Amino acid sequence: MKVNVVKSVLKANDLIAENNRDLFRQYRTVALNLISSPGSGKTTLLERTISALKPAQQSVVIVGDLETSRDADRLQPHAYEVTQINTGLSCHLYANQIAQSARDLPLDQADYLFIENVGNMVCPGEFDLGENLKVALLSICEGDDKVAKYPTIFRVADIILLTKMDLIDVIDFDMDRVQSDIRKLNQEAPLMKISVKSCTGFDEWIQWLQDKRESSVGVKAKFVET
Ligand SMILES: Nc1nc2c(ncn2[C@@H]2O[C@H](COP(=O)(O)OP(=O)(O)O)[C@@H](O)[C@H]2O)c(=O)[nH]1
Ligand SMILES: [Mg+2]
Repeated sequence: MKVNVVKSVLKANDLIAENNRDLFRQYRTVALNLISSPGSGKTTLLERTISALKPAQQSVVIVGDLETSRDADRLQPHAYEVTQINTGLSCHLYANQIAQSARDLPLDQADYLFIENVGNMVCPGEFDLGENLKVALLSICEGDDKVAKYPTIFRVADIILLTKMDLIDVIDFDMDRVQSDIRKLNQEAPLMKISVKSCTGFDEWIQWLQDKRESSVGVKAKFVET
């Protein structure tokens, strides 16, 4: 009985997610869902990323957290528009929350919609929000055993970012083990080593975003359209 309830919740979520995807397609906005544990560097990466994409490309953001508007406050100076969703006890965002928030966002002006999911390595990977691309982050401070222990997000990710690479010399982290664990789960997703402190891998990440935008919606930026 419980299993049926969970399945119907997922099915209802998937239907709304498909509508979201149609909406993003209609506006030619690329939607990315950032998933990771709390503290792995999602908001910091977005602060830098959105600034690097400007002025040629504009971004809007939806942030999910249990409580507070702290991440939205951090991102507001960088983004075109930011909406914070407080989920209370829920450990992930649902597609209907994205549908509701998207109504208030200027998607007609936005090249990218970044969705910072609630900090959690498991549940957000199960719930489609209608995004075009899932971005999984793992900071090297979390340990080299986490990919195998929490495989959900690594299986479904379109790109995997190993963050805080500037700390590699002070953290015990077996890179070969992590790379091998990732490839057992996901052979396709690019694996990028990133640090926003030292800027390692940052240009490669920006290039990937721009390439994905061109291949998904076929234009470089709304800004340059006539
Ligand atoms: N050393 C280092 N610290 C980072 C890096 N990225 C983020 N941080 C720090 O990690 C902490 C958590 O970052 P935050 O972006 O809030 O993580 P989030 O919870 O995933 O959004 C903050 O203190 C950041 O300054 C990085 O590349 N290198
Ligand atoms: Mg955050």
